[in-house]
Amino acid sequence: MTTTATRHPRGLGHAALLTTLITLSLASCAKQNARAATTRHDTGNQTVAIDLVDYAFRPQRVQATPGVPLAIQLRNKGFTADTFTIHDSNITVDVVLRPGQARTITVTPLPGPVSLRYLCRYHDPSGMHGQLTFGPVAPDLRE
Ligand SMILES: [Cu+2]
Repeated sequence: MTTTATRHPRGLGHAALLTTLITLSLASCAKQNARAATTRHDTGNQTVAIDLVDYAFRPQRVQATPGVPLAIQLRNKGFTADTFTIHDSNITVDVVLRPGQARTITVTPLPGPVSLRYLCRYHDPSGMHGQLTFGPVAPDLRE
């Protein structure tokens, strides 16, 4: 019998562990809504789905593998028209989606880490924007 076991009865230890598990699962739920990694395919491509929902992108942060074509499945699930827009020195995307519309676009960035800002031209000032990172997530994006 160790001193630790004597000081902390078995029942108390379980309660503490259960609390930790619940906290962890709640945290991962919140993270999934805000962030998504891409799904890799045998074809060498990767995909991610981004929903446009009433002045917000879901998810707001996407992490992708550098140098691999990325198919982005856009779906407007809100009640207002939105755009999915990227203005970068290497990549320009501008898609308008009315409510209920869906469209898949493919982005092929240069090899190596790059971060692209995606936004809705109509609602960017209201906070409708996000970040697409090819490569490791920057330290400021980690929770
Ligand atoms: Cu919008």
